[in-house]
Amino acid sequence: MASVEEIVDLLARVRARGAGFVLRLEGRYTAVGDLHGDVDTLEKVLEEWPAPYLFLGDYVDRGNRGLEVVTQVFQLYVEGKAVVLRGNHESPLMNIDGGFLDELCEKLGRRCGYIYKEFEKTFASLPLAALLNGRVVALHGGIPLRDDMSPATLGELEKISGDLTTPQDPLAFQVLWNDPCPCDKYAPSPRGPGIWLFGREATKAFHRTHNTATVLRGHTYIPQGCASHHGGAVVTVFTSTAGPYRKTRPKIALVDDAVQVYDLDAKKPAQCPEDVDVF
Ligand SMILES: [Mn+2]
Repeated sequence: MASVEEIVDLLARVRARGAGFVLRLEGRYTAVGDLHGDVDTLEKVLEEWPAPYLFLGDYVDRGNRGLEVVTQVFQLYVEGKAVVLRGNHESPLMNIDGGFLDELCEKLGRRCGYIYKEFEKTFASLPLAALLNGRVVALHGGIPLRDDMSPATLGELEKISGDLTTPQDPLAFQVLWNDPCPCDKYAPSPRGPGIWLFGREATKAFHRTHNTATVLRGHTYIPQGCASHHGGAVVTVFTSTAGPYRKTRPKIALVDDAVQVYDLDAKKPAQCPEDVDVF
């Protein structure tokens, strides 16, 4: 276990990367869905699948080894071996009741409040989305919708500013929280206010604007570990087997200008259920 000083130093180095909210990447990545404190699965991925890695958010809460997971992915990030996107659990909105703050206090003692503030600042600095090889957009939750319910662009996400602790910005918030629905238009999300389910038309318009083919995301718990939505234009991967997710069949994805999902244990291409209605 790293010392308090080492953790605080690592967090400062993550913030110093200051890569912006939308990354433009080239090459082939191993993409990893929600981990939620599942350090054993993370280690399996790092041993058996090639770098560089693309982490799709939700490192902490629910599983009880979030500190180990988040420090390990941050270490890979500062070494240039991984890209670390923000999930909705990289926020005080979730960590106060979700388990991560309690875990810090249990493991680090009375300085946990101070250390959590360092995490909070660091989470607010993480990138929200990555464009890979001009064809695949990776993000945690989903395509954000503007006030007129048309999809926002990566250019708009790039320009987000202000206090991103929660994050307060509605587009940033939706990137972390939205899910696809098996519907044409959109619907309010049962997850709560300000969150939307986006349908086929939003996905189509988003891809037309950017000349992209696939949105790769995590966020939705799928027991089979993956799902295909909107004719394959949106793909979900889920990787955690910790805590409430112990029955998951974990998946990862290899990404170049397309996305191929693999079963983590069988190491074979996976068949993902189509247009699942998770709510
Ligand atoms: Mn999530």
